[in-house]
Order: sequence, then C-alpha cells, then structure tokens
Amino acid sequence: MTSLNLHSYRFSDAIVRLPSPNISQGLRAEDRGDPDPERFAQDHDAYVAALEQAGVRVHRLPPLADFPDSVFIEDVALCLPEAVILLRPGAPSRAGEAEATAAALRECFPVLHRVEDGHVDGGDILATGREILVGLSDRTDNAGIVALGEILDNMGYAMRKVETPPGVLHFKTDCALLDENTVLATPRLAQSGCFDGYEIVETAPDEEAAANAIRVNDHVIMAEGFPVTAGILESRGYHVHCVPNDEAARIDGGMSCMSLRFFAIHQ
Ligand code: CIR
Repeated sequence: MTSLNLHSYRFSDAIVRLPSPNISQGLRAEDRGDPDPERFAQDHDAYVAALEQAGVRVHRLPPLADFPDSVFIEDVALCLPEAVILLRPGAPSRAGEAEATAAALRECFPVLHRVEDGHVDGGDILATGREILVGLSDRTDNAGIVALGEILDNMGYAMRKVETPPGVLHFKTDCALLDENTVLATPRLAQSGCFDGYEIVETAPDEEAAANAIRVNDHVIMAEGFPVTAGILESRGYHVHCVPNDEAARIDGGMSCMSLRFFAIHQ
C-alpha cells in the first residue's frame, strides 16, 4: 500500500470532463434557473487553469451529450496512487457515466477495480492522511459502502463510514481536506463529531458553500464569493485561488466534483 499521507493533497495529474452540451439539464435539488452553457464553459476553463497553476497535468476528456452531469467526473471514481476504483453513481441518470469513463481511467492507472454492488458517489468520499471517509447519503448506500470497503481493505486502506448531513447532496459538499490532519468543514458537519481527532477550520457564517474546496499541492482552490472563509484560510498560510462557480452551483456543483486528482506513481 502507498501511504495516503501526502498523496491526499499532493497530485501530479487531474482528469476533467468537458461540460456536456446538455449541461442545462443537470440534476439539482432546488430550482435556481438553468446554467448557461457558454458561461459554464468559461467557468470550467478558469477551473482547469487553476488546477494547472497548482502544478498538475490536466487530462481533458470529451463532452458526453447523453450525460448532462458528466462534467462532475469526481462521482465516477476513487483515484488512489496505485489503482483506480470505478464507483456506481447513485442517480439513475448518471449510472452510465462510470463505464463511459473506464477506458480513459485505464490509460492513467495500472489497475482498475470496480464497485460491483450498491451505489457510491465520489463526492461522498474524503481521503485524509490516514483514512478514507465515506458518507452515507441519498446517493451512497450501505451496500455500496460495504463493496467499496472490501476493495479498500484488500488494498490495505482504512475506511470509515460517516453520515452526510440530511439535505446535503454529498459528504464533501460540506468539507475539504486542507492537509493530512486538517479539514475545512461547515459548522453542521464539524458538530457531527465525524472529524474528532482532526484539526477543523470552520467555514464562516453564511458561507457554508465555501466548504466544497480542494487542496491541490500548495494551493486551495475555492469558489468565488466567500471572502471571510478565504481570508481565514489565507491567514493560516494557505495560497487561496478563487474561481467563478455560479453556473455549476445552479446544479449543485462545486470545486471537488469537477476533477479526479491523483499522484501518478507509475509514470
Ligand atoms: C448531481 O446532482 O449529481 C450533479 N448535478 C452535481 C454533482 C456534484 N458532485 C459532487 O459534488 N461530487
């Protein structure tokens, strides 16, 4: 097993999926209007540029017209340094996205495992420096967590089941890893106790949506519009890079969901 330690936020590569031409039909919990495809594409370009500025090589996969939500590529796989695990997204309209991405993942990883039962969305998985947390949610069920747990156990990784707060799409909607032992979390998730033993940085009042950020090498990439939380992170020494996210937010997308990040030990 390769230690998660640094590889939970030190990455050499990222895979993104260019936005579907049908992005305006993306799933959403609440109607805040359809995303505008042109503005979405511009925001996505800014997001990819932020990844590149953080020092990763970005692999761009072609858009999938049949899958409006496929830009949220994080939900189809869990990338670990030595292997990739193909997941089973829980929304029926997204079920085919994983297989549609398998061939591209095989090009980047020597080994590909598959979750064969239940459902797991990548947005419910947080790899920290010492364990892999998987949040039970409307998209991720017990059967999926058990199936994923068996694969991780065989690979020598510690997995822990946690609860995604009610009404929250994914576990990582409410948290992000900042370093091996530090997480950014909304107060509601911090209070659940799932991060006991970790250092927690809470999002500022009324800035809960800032929690879906990503630490990539020396940068923290977060959505624009959360100045107090950005200031808190900067004051702790993080290099914060804010990118526009208004269009993705209309269909419940944030920073983590638009890329698969990994450290390529075999290339
Ligand atoms: C969905 O509901 O599946 C998409 N509209 C948003 C997915 C966001 N994914 C993520 O946070 N990992």
